[in-house]
Formats: sequence, structure tokens, C-alpha cells
Amino acid sequence: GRSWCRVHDLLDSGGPQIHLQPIVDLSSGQAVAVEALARFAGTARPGPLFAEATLVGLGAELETTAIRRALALLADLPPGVRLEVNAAPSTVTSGLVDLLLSTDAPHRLALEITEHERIGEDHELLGAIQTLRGHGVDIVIDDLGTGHAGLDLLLRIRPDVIKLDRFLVRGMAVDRAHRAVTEGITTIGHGLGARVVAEGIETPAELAAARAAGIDYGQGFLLGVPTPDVRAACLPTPPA
Ligand code: G
Ligand code: G
Ligand code: MN
Ligand code: NA
Repeated sequence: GRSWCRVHDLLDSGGPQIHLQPIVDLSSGQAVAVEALARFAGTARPGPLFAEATLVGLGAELETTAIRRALALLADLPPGVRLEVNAAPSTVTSGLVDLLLSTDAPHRLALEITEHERIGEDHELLGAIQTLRGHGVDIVIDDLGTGHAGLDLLLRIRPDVIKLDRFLVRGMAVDRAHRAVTEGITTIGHGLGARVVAEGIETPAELAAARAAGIDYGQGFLLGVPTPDVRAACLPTPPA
């Protein structure tokens, strides 16, 4: 139907542009990674477009196209900055391992597992993750604490990094209960040897709250907006 054609045309015309957003060490202000985010010309918003592509069976192809484009930027990134890409579990098990390992620097990559369905017991996925981790790819759980990413995921996928959803970050700056949950998840993450990222930091109060909670890294409009300029994405953020 119409959706299939729209997504197919997009893929035919080379797929999305890639913008990069820094993930910043909250103690040094240095970018430790940049997240590759797909941007489509015109008005197409990335979230709905990925959802539409998934519905018509082109999800893995669209994600893989975006990742291939992002990997082309790796050569321009400073050595200390990882390139972080997004993929749904079904994409991870559809040839992504070979693609990521075909780069000469898998230890400079991070893979964000993003899924809006719940991630279940999946031996193929767990095997793929083991292989990637064995080659130095950081494994990142996105949106921990939301519906699709329950705490049991921490035991199945021992992530290197966990990302706290913006709803927690927004809440913890103003509400004691949100702060308690956030600090608890951060303690659990650290207990498993993972680093913790606060997503969607927009205000100095949210930044201060993230620091006070012992969160390692931050991402958000306050620290750096997504940009197609690779150098700009890696500049240090002045301490606030
Ligand atoms: O950048 P923005 O907030 O508009 O993106 C909205 C959503 O689009 C993100 O939360 C994410 O779900 C999705 N998205 C953006 N870029 C990518 C990508 O490269 N791969 C995947 N799978 N999803 C992406
Ligand atoms: O689904 P995922 O967490 O990968 O998507 C991240 C999305 O969040 C990106 O598309 C990005 O545009 C968006 N984003 C990044 N920083 C901020 C922020 O400070 N506030 C809000 N609301 N969204 C942000
Ligand atoms: Mn993400
Ligand atoms: Na997220």
C-alpha cells in the first residue's frame, strides 16, 4: 500500500540523513559518545516513520540503511568518542552483527537496543549481543524503566550502559518520588558495572539533579542538540 511505497521510495533515494547528538561525561564535560539519529527531508518525523516501516516489513532495512550511513561518519570522529546507533531486536538478528563487525573499529561503537514491544527470552538476540560485546561494542539499554524495558532485562542483557528516559529526568528535578526511583535505578546500574545516562536534559535544574543522583553521563538539548556537523557534536560542553 501507500506506506510501503513511501518507505520504499525513501530507501531508494538513499535513506535518511544522520544527525549526531553528544552524550557527555557529567564530571568532565567531554563527549564520550554521539548518538546517530535519523532525519528525513521534508516533514516526515523519524519516530512514526520507523514505526510505519516496521508495520510494512521494512523496519530492518530502514534501520540498517540509517546505521550504514552513520558508520560512514566513524572515520571523522575523534578516537575517544564512540558512535552509538539504534536498532530494534529484530534488526540486531537480521545481519546487523556482520555489518557492525565489518567496520575496523567495533570497540568504537555502541548499540542501543530500542524496542517498543517488550523484549522477551530470545536466544538468537542474546547470542548476537554476546558476539558484539566480545568484539568491544558497548551494549546500551534505551528507556530503562518504561514498559518495554523492564528491570528483568538487566539480568538477561548485562548492559554496559543504561539510559534513563526523559520522564525520570524531568521528574527528578521537581519531585522526591521520581528522584528516589532514579537514584535506585542508578545504584542498580552501577552495581552491575554499567554506566548510567540521563536522557533529555533541557534545564540547568535537570542537569544539577542528574549530577546529584550520581548519574555518569547526560544527553539533551542543554548539552548539545542533534547536528549533522560531526566536529560540533564532539565539542566539550562548558561546565554549568
Ligand atoms: O530525534 P527524534 O526525537 O525526533 O526521534 C524520535 C524517535 O525516532 C526516536 O525516539 C527513535 O525512536 C526514532 N529514531 C530516530 N533515529 C533513529 C534511528 O536511526 N533508528 C531507529 N531505530 N530509530 C530512530
Ligand atoms: O528513542 P531515543 O531515546 O533514541 O530518542 C532520542 C530522541 O530524543 C532523539 O530523537 C532526540 O531528538 C530527542 N531528544 C534529545 N534531546 C532531547 C531533549 O533534551 N528533550 C527532548 N524532549 N527530546 C530530546
Ligand atoms: Mn536512542
Ligand atoms: Na530513549
